[in-house]
Amino acid sequence: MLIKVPDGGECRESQVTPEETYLNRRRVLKGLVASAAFSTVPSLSSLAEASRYAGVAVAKAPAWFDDKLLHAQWQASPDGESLTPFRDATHYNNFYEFGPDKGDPARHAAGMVTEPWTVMIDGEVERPGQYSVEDLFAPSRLQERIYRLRCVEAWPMVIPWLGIPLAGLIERLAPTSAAKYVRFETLARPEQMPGMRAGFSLIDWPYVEGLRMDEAVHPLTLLAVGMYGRVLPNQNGAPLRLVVPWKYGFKSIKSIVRISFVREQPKTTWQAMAPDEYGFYANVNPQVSHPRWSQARERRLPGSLFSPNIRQTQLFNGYADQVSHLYAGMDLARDY
Ligand SMILES: Nc1nc2c(c(=O)[nH]1)N[C@H]1C(S)=C(S)[C@@H](COP(=O)(O)O)O[C@H]1N2
Ligand SMILES: [Mo]
Repeated sequence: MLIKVPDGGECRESQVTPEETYLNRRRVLKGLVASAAFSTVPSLSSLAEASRYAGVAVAKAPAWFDDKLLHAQWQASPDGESLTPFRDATHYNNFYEFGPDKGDPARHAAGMVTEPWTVMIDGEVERPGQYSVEDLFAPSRLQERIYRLRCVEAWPMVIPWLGIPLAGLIERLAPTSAAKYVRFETLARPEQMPGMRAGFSLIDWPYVEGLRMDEAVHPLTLLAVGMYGRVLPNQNGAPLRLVVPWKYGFKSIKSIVRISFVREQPKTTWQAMAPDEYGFYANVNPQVSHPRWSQARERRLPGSLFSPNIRQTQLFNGYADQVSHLYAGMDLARDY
């Protein structure tokens, strides 16, 4: 299937990546058939990879992941999508289980044990059970998807994920007609998650997110196990996380241990904590301000590399063509 790569805007790859990397990537990309959306070989040369990973420790991937990587479908990006440098994507994170600061996840998440890992599937579904990640992914080929990620705090990133469409998994699990929403839950293991132990924490753990069924089976909705051609780092939500590119980043729940098919709209973490500030839908929308700041513009990180790098927020984070039909007839200002 063809996945549209949104226009990178006025931020060029050369602004966010060392020139050597940029030129090298361009050369590699030029060699690809321009019309092919996917390639069977990684679109990045080993040199580009190496410079991208400079100074970043990468976790060893489980064998099943390495195996799947050999058959992954790589997204060709003929125009040179302006990716966020790997170092920034792995050192400027929100993962409150490890603490409230952007650097906390990178500092503390290595202590989270991700193997073995099972996911509980329950609720209105014909194949409930406790599944290993490996089993959940076994029938599917990994796909690379280069998506924008837009945090509600008004910073965007562009990340090449590796995962499978959630739709395929849902089809195999066979929810019943009573299932109207999907509810996701993150691991809650305080002994490995210092943010959970902090006395001042206002969050009611575990972290919970949810999607309406039609959002969950939308072809853009991804279950990711990797990024930048590698296994997902713990701070980014290893071993599996959700990626919903047209919604604010907090919907993209990390380190999932439970997926439930439910009748009622689930109460999500941020909505429960501050219902006036965060809704269930959380669709990226420049017109709907957060009560404490405007969402009309976004500032690309890291700000220090190029200043200013502010641009207009796009409705549905640039994916309106593909998702706006899901919300036909809804008042986006009310159902935020
Ligand atoms: N379990 C859990 N998932 C989470 C969060 C969190 O605190 N806990 N933060 C969310 C927010 S606010 C954002 S912006 C993204 C950040 O993803 P990244 O760190 O991979 O860029 O993860 C989301 N998923
Ligand atoms: Mo966020």
